[in-house]
Amino acid sequence: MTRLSIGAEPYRFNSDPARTALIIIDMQRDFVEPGGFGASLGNDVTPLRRAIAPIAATLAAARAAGLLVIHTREGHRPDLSDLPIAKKTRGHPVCGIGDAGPMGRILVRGEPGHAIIDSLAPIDGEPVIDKPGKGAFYATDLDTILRQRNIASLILCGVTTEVCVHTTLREANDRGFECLVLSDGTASYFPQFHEAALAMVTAQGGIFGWVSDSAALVAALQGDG
Ligand code: C5J
Repeated sequence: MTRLSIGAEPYRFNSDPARTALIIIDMQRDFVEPGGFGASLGNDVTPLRRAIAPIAATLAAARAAGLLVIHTREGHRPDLSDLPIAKKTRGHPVCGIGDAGPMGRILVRGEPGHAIIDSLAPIDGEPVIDKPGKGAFYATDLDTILRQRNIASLILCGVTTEVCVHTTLREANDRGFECLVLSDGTASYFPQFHEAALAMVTAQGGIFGWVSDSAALVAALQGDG
């Protein structure tokens, strides 16, 4: 495949597959399973789980097409030395970051809850970016990895749409990457925020980029786009 062309809003998204990366954001047990960070903030995790199947289909097609696949995980060092006090105390959670929960210490690297869910687990050769913040570029080597591979276009999926996906999208946009967000490969604890976040991407002629869905992307990756 020499060119990836995907039906999208506000208009077709075209990219060179050799210069395109799929970035899967924070599909960790801490966000999509009961007893993790998301649930500790009072959220029902059910809406987030709807993104799992579309991401799995996207991941399989991206691997088959030879796209660079990158995974991110939000979390902190076990000694919490990279956890700002503002983030630790925000919302006054009963059981917050670093505290013991049903899946180990919440949002701490190496704990069971910090792991990417089995169905989307990274394979050899796929970089995993550990990020202390919401954006995947902040305090990480993501930008270096993308520049080394001459990547120009990013396909973003994962959770949550309006928090870590949007923050990463905005960081990427300012760095000059062309970004496509998958509407069914992203999800929020708040459906209205999901819809609003997607609408913000394509408004004003695509101020942050493009929105499409997993079926259109998979078809394009398989040469049926
Ligand atoms: C949040 C994320 N929502 N991955 N993190 O705290 O979106």
